[in-house]
Amino acid sequence: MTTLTPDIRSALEQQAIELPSWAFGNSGTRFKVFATPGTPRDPYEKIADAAEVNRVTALAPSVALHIPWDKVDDYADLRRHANDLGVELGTINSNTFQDDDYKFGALTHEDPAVRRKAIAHHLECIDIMDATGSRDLKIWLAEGSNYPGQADLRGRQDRLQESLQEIYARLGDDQRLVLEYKFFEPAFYHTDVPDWGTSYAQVAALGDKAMVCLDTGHHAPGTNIEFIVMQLQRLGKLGSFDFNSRFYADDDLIVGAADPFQLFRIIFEVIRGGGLNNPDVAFMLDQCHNVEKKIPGQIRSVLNVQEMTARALLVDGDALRAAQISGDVLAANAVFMDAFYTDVRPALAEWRESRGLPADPMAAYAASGYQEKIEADRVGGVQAGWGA
Ligand code: PSV
Ligand code: MN
Ligand code: MN
Repeated sequence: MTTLTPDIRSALEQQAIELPSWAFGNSGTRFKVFATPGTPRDPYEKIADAAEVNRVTALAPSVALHIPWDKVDDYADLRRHANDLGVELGTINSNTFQDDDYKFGALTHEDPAVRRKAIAHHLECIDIMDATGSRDLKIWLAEGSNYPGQADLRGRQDRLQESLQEIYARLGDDQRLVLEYKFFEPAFYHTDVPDWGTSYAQVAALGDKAMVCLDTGHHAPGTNIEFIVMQLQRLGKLGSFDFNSRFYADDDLIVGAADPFQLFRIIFEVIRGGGLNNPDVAFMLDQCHNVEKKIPGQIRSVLNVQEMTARALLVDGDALRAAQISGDVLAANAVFMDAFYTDVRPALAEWRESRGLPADPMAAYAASGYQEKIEADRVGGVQAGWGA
């Protein structure tokens, strides 16, 4: 059995993956939302479910909220609830994609009144961050156009910068803004923040507290995502990840399910760039569980990230470097692949047990009775927000 060195163990021990509250709500495609028994009825129950993931894995100490999906009267109370369950409230996600006023844009809109409304929403999100103790405001914009000529591409970029500057000015000393990019959808001809370069240009003009968020599902097929990870770290602007996996578009499937090797390559570059245990890089999931059970779906996800992290930490850096320098292409590739093909699951199970955690978190959750209890207790769970 592969053994995990003390260095690897300590790197793994610090790993923290933030869970999205919306992963616990009902979600679906534009064709159908399947109701799942036991779905949370409010943000309190979503946090309770997220805490279960952390209880069996010790990998998920915080939960991201989405406003207004997770709107409550008293955020300090919600924070206490989370803390009582052993988790923190994390990133606050804004939402400017479900309001008729935003049909032609929000932060980029031609009409100053609409821009003001969208900016005000983000300022409200920062007020919430003050109460929840959250560090990061995550902005994903659904803005763009469908037809050539429909929109003034340049003007929208300028207005986006102006709007972001107002939001940025309201951030506290320890707060940050992360700007997510996505190459298409819901707009199909152009998107105002389609790629890492645009996000980088926008946040670089704001200042040190603005960073890029990389969602692994938001690239064209075939994109070398690990190259982007490397570049953003080089530039000191990789603020956060939204992990998920995709076959075709923004599928939001379980991270590491579609292409574990891609996840391995991404994490290898994170480690190479010093991002693994660097608090400036936040690791989040952005997923939906449309047909599988949600809590086990999240447990599987954080375990996939842990497994690929352990494998990436196994890469023999000295041997790799020597092969690279000597131009031994196949030896370098073999060092890389040796680590990727190593089955770390038995070693991780043993290590978990040595820390008082279940060797098999999926089995521990299944045996805990929690799923049966929520299915019996909760009726009328809420949608995550899509189509709501
Ligand atoms: C829409 O593409 C999206 O999936 C973005 O990735 C956001 O992070 C997420 O929704 C939540 O707003
Ligand atoms: Mn995302
Ligand atoms: Mn997405």
